Amino acid sequence: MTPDPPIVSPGFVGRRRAGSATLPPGQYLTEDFPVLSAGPTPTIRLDDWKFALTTESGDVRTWSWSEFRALPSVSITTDIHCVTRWSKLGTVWEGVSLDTLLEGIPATASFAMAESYGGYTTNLPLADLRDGKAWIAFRYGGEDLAPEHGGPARLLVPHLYLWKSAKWIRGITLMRKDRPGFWESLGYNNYGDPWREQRYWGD
Ligand SMILES: Nc1nc2c(c(=O)[nH]1)N[C@H]1C(S)=C(S)[C@@H](COP(=O)(O)O)O[C@H]1N2
Ligand SMILES: [Mo]
Repeated sequence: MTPDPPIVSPGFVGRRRAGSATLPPGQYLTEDFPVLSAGPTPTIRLDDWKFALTTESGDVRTWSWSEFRALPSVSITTDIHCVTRWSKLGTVWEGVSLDTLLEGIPATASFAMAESYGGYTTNLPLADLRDGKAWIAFRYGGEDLAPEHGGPARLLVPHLYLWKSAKWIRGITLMRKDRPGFWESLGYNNYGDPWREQRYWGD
């Protein structure tokens, strides 16, 4: 007699499963997509859009929209966590990996400042932008990224609280020394790991 085959449920991979086990501490699940902006939504024409990568030595590399969109892009399915306690599971984006943008750029800096149209800034270690952990996203849920969610393009760094995912991104500046961005200088945690509940300074 042959033993029964093992029962394998195809959707069960790693820790991606339904239920509160996927939520960082202190977060609740939301199905809608709240809009959180510290100011008005800027209007950026694609003809005027550009993305600038500035190295710690001041060298600048820029991409127009068409140059940016000619880069290889990937589909990203990820959970997102806002410091105001909502989390959204399995969001689907399309974007260009920061690894692609940083390729061939001599960078020995340890930190980065993301800068947005409208003036928003947020800082993070350069390592957190590398190795498939961060993207410049231009599509969400199969549609062009809506202006209120950061369109034409936003930074997406889903392993950190969502304030690090700068909407309407226009550039990233590499820095030898760390410096706080907008929320970080107003008391938000400098790093912002949702799994360690690093919401505010001192967490
Ligand atoms: N340029 C810019 N990016 C920003 C913000 C902002 O005010 N301006 N808010 C941040 C915060 S606090 C959060 S929670 C998310 C919200 O993204 P959403 O509006 O797409 O939900 O964007 C982040 N990126
Ligand atoms: Mo936020």
